[in-house]
Amino acid sequence: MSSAQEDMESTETPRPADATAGVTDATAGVTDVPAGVTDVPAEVTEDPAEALDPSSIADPSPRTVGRAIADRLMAGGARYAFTVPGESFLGLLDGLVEAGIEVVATRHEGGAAFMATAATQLTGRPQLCLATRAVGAANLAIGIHAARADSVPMIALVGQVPRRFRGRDAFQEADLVGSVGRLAKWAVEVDEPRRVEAALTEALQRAQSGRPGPVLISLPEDLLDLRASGGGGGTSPGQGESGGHGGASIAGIPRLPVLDSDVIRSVLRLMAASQRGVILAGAGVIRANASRRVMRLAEALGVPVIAGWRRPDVVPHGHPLYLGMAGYSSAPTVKARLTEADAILVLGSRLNEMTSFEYRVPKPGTRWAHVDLEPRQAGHGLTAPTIAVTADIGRFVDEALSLLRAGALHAETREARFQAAAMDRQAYLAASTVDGGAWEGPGVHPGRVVTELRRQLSAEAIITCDAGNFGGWLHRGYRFRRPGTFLAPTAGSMGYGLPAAIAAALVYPRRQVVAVCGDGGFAMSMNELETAVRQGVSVVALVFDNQRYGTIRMHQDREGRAAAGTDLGSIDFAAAARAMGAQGISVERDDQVPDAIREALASGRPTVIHMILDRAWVSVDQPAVTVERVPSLAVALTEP
Ligand SMILES: Cc1ncc(C[n+]2csc(CCOP(=O)(O)OP(=O)(O)O)c2C)c(N)n1
Ligand SMILES: [Mg+2]
Repeated sequence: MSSAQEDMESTETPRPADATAGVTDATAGVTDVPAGVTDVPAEVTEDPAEALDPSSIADPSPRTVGRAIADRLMAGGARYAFTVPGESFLGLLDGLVEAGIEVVATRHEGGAAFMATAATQLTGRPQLCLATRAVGAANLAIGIHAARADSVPMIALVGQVPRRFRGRDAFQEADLVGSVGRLAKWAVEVDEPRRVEAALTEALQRAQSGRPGPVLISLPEDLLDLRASGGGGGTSPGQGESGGHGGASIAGIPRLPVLDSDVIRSVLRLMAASQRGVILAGAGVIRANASRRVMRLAEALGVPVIAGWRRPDVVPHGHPLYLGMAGYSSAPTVKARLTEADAILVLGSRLNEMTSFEYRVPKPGTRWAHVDLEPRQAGHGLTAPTIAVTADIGRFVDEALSLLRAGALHAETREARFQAAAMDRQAYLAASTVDGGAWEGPGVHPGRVVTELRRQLSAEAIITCDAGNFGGWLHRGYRFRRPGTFLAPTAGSMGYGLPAAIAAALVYPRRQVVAVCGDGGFAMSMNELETAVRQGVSVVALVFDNQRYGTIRMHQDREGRAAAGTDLGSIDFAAAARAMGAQGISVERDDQVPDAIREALASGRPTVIHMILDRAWVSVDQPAVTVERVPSLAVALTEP
């Protein structure tokens, strides 16, 4: 049994109100605000940069294009720009610095894109990553994809070859809009100073309208030092533009329709009439800062809540109506409860492959309502919801709560539902204990590490998670207490954990920040430890080391296939951390875990805790029963 305490707190996320939310909850529990995002946009000051473009000589604007871009992005809420620089956008770097945006050098553009994505999620405003030409853009791609899957309006700015060299097989030339840009929600190449202002405005709007998503802006090198023009122009439809909206004009960006009370009433009736109704809540709830209100709605209806995959922080786990997270590595009770539901209210969740258990939820015949900025439509073999409501979750829940106040649910019905939910809750808690078993083998028990994290981390601590089976114990066994305290890409992108943690520590310097990683994923971006050291942020990285791409080996073993490409060698991660100026701690036994975590959290320095994990630990669904110690696990660990 877990010895960690169940927390019953239910305060709202301490984060700035989302621009699209319109409504914010009371701020009980607010203890800090993101660094650098509370101030008003910096005033635009004069820039004496020389005008080089004869076409813009007549323009009285004293700013360069690079500076004008920076000012526009700053006004849109950008405070951080993560980059591996290139000679193709020096003018933009100048502009960013002058505008007061913090430029953070990273060790790989993938890290920069993950940092920008995480910083955007935590600030609620589009943050930036910058890269050079085809080589840098290609490295950004993984983060743009992750941001798209997570509906994050991050902005990728890519330096392009000078306009006079376009189409001539120039150095590192590629069609950036038509290649990497297609991973974004929208992409544009700006080809004239007079189009800059309108292109930036459109990019910010497209990123944040409807279902949010990343945008890519390609900027020819020679443009950036030119004198900025006063505005006008706009992007030429169909020219240098890609994405779901094709050549749509900016006027074509959809606006949210007015909420119809009759439709909301029909959603409430659907849930009120159900016997085994359930609410499935996703990232849209966190984005709308509506977690507490969603729990109020759940209480008013007497309907329990399940979180979307990798969104376990959407509501506080101590709440008696919380029944766990859906998807890969969820407790078995979660799928069972969703499958037997006779009505589902999906709030701000995309119902992706993982959350929907490969599209088995909602089950055919189950009546369900989808409230989302872009609710599901029929197609690709999927059916439309019984009721679709295009809305920000905060607005919907406010309306729903006021309608419910007018005609409260029969008290007896609610009581019966609470009793049923209490039984469901007991089943969920029993099925989500991860620290049991009689493991006495070598290395750590991953579930016990999670229990220790629960003991030591504060309610506001931010946890980031890389991709791999090690994460299963965390997903199932950790108990989140505050919304917005978990960052994990639904794209399952390896290499995300550490960069996202660095961004979180920059945005919230006073919070505990812990990255949970496997040896495979951590090694993909551990070079960013030096970034953490240079930036002076205190992040703790827990590395579960089974010296293999364990998740993929599990699939190979299950399917009786060759064990090809899944075994890895040893890395002394603690020594690697020290080599980059961070602290490194090696852990080989459970009894070393509490002190290691304590020391790491207290140090105020970036720290890697390298944890040896026996390969007998395959997944949270396949706990280790036998000791299968492989000789190579006895890595030579240097003492700190
Ligand atoms: C960038 C990327 N490449 C490949 C994959 C496929 N993949 C998913 S999990 C995994 C193994 C992860 O290994 P590790 O981080 O050591 O965690 P473990 O599975 O061993 O717990 C791989 C290769 C991925 N998700 N992301
Ligand atoms: Mg591994």
